[in-house]
Amino acid sequence: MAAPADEARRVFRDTFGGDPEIGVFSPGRVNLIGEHTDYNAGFVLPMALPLITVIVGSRRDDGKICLVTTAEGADKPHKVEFETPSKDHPLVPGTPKWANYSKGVIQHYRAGPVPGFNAVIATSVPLGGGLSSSASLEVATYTFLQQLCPDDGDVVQKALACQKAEHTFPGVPCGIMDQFIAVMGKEGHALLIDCRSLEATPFPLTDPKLSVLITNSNVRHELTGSEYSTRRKQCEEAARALNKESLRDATTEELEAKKENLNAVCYRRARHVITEIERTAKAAQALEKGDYKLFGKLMVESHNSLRYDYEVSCPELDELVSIALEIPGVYGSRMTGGGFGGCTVTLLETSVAEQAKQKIQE
Ligand code: GAF
Repeated sequence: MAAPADEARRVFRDTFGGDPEIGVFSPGRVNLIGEHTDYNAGFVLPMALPLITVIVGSRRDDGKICLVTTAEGADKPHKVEFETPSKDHPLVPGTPKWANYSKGVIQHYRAGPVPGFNAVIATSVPLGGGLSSSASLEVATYTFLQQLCPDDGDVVQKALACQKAEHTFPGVPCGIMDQFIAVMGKEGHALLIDCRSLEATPFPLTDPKLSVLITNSNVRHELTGSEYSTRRKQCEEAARALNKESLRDATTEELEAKKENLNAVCYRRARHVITEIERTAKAAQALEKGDYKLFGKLMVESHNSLRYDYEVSCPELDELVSIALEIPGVYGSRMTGGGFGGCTVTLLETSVAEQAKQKIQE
């Protein structure tokens, strides 16, 4: 596959003639630990990836927007044209589905009205792979619009506008992790994000002896299905039963004490979230101290909690984790992202990375 920037430029020339005036990109992410905690006001620890979504394009003067995607797996047609939104004619979600991520951002852009433009989207973030291809596209779209008609540059508001786009257009009630890391990601660092205060603390990940390996199960996840929103509702129900604003405010002791107030499923969902928030805070400290063994142990606990209590893993992800854990030099491994397919993330000694790749590929 051509690098996305080259591919986007080539397709732009072929489709619209001439070179694009604007080019932007936004990263995908891998979450090291802290899964399904963001919409419970908890902690997450993602890092931005060198896998990116690129948008190139140019302004046009007839009030129309034309989007083209080269992303493999995007539903057809790969080209859509529509009018720029106005108060009387707002954009609404529709088909093709892939365009909804950009349309939502155009609709919720903070410094509209947006002028017309032609744009080509290309990406190296696998679609539906749990590496946040959606937020990467949303944030790239927002960054593109900033070049056309600048906003005030507030990065938190940018992430929030992209989250709103995802809630209202593709209709996924996601937390803030993915949009936040796509906006704030810093090279050579993971970011501990407190999803309540939206405070982000960078943690260096520059030890050459340490590697992060991402493995795609190639089971495609679809968060627009009902499972994600069901999990979210179960957490809200559990928080209500515990008399808390969110599960961030609850402890395992409180959960055990009030166990009878919850049905068995909500109890297990809450147990995952409460323990995962604790694990994520501990993992960030372990990373700071260079205690990779502890970090790895917490990753494995996280995976098991997601598998048995939160029930968002799948046999392929479980298998990939158990293969990784057999390899000497691997500290820990877990599913990453929303689940129901997608990728695993493995923390390991750089010296065994090649061997681990081979073993997993076999
Ligand atoms: C998806 C969502 F978009 C995130 O907000 C987060 O909840 C994640 O699943 C699970 O940790 O990526």
